[in-house]
Amino acid sequence: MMSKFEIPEGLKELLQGYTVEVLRRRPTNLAEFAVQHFTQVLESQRNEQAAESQTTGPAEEEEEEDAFETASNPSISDDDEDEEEERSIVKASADRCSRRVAVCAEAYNPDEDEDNDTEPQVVHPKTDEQRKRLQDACKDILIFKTLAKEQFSEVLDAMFEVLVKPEEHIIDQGDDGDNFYVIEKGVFDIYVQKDGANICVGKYNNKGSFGELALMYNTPRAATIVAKQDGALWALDRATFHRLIVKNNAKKRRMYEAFIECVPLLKSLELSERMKIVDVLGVRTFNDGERIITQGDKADCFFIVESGEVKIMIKSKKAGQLDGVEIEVARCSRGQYFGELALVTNKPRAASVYAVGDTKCLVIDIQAFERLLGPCMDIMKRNISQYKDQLMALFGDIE
Ligand code: 1OR
Ligand code: 1OR
Repeated sequence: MMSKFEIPEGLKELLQGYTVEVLRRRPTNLAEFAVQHFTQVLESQRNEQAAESQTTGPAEEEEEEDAFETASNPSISDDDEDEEEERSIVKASADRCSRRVAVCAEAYNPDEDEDNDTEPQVVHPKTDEQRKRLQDACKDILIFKTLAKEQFSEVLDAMFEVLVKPEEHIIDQGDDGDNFYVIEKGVFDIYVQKDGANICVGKYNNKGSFGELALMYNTPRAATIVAKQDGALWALDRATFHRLIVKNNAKKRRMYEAFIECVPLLKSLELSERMKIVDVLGVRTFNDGERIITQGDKADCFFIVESGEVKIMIKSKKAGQLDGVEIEVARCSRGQYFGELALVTNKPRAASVYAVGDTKCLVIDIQAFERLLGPCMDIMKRNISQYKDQLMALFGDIE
């Protein structure tokens, strides 16, 4: 046995490995990165040297201290179509899930094959109250909308709570991507660098999600996200995002490629740009008569009809007040879009929209709309000028 002051065997290599990774990947949060790095080291040790009785002091200590637990989980793996057969679960105690404590057993290497079926499943235990809040925050998140039920449930299992303070930078433009974030509450400004200055290009107001791009495309963070007040986020680690969301995107692309090619509005985009729209869109279904958009509401998304039909209804105005009588002014069917007007003009919804028969729509959020549909803006603006003419003819009064 070594004396108290001897350097334990393997410590130097362990710390060197960590230092090299820090220099290589330049993480923003060293402690968080250490958790990720050493968890991965521990996992590989377990996999590769399971039979070996020799222990490496520091890694073993870390294991006990952090109470990580690895176990097989047959109940989750058996009916998942083309996914993993059996995985291990990395558990972390719920009370450690406060500020960006990611438990992530991935090989923290963006170049690695995403189809690696041995990726462990990350589970952050939650109280019933936490799970309820999480489910609420995630129910309208578009990139979760096309996940199968089991995959969605795995996503929820893996998410962990992150509390933030005013002026805290959740993401800095140019950094590597660690997590994807869903907003439970709080206002967050979006900054993008232009000519050396940080320009505020938008904000999230108590809903939505961000941080998907760097994880989907292995690119540096495309924007800086800053909390404007105390807020609560739910984070999904990069490895789980890859395993569930990025894999699902490959399916989504196959499913929607042909349809998206036929949407007249998107004709002017490159194929790769259209596929990026597919990556972030959500799918929503509506029953006959269901209201999709309410006139006067604040707008945060844009729709393309995939099947079925919608009718556009406008309430006439008397002395500036909506008088309650709705008039049908247009219909949209497969391949046509609606909900662009409020996003382009930055005004409330100009009309209400209802499903006619069962209807399925592709939905794109305002940030993706602004980011990806710029090249289609001329077509939309041309059509908007026609709305104005018609509105004038009908009511003789426009905003
Ligand atoms: P990310 O992983 O790149 C920053 O990290 C996140 O900010 C990004 O994923 C998006 O989720 C989010 N351009 C790029 N990213 C944006 C934008 C944006 N808005 C939000 N994010 N634009 C602003 C659109 C309102 C385009 C700016 C030119
Ligand atoms: P939005 O974001 O304002 C309602 O939400 C959507 O209805 C609107 O975007 C358009 O996409 C869609 N006038 C106003 N909105 C219309 C109209 C319209 N048609 C479709 N929308 N007019 C009909 C023109 C054929 C003018 C009405 C007199």
